[in-house]
Amino acid sequence: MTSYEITDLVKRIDERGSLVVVESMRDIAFDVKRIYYIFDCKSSESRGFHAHRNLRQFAICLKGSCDFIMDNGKKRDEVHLDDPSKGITIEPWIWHEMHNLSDDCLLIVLASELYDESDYIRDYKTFIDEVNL
Ligand code: T46
Repeated sequence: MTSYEITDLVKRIDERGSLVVVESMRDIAFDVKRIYYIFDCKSSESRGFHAHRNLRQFAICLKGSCDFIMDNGKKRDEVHLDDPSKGITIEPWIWHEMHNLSDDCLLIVLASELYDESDYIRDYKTFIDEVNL
């Protein structure tokens, strides 16, 4: 049982450099309503520590690197992201944490819904109780 999926995005490389495309309903399985990005990171400061009830997300580490913990309540995986042509899908009901964000880390996240704090489960015991219902 896996708790995450890594997508290899196609790199269009030519003498000018590289270009990567992410298209809704083609490269990712949802329409994008919101984009946010995380930068100016401190490697000592971890982020995340929550799951979502409905939100679907796709995260790409455009620069630098970071480690994602992906936990579906039964299995906890660690995923290292350091390639702007790879994205990780964060489905609902996956507890996720981001650790070891490099100083130059630039993490962009494409999200299926507008921001809604009530969609977050920020307490791990509540997550475990609800995910196992
Ligand atoms: C996630 C991981 C991968 C907003 O006001 N609007 C937004 O769209 C977002 C994403 C955040 N915020 C506010 C809420 C907090 O006051 O920005 C502040 C920092 O957010 P948070 O502590 O939730 O950041 P992370 O890095 O722990 O989590 C974020 C996303 O919130 C979350 O959905 O899955 O990145």
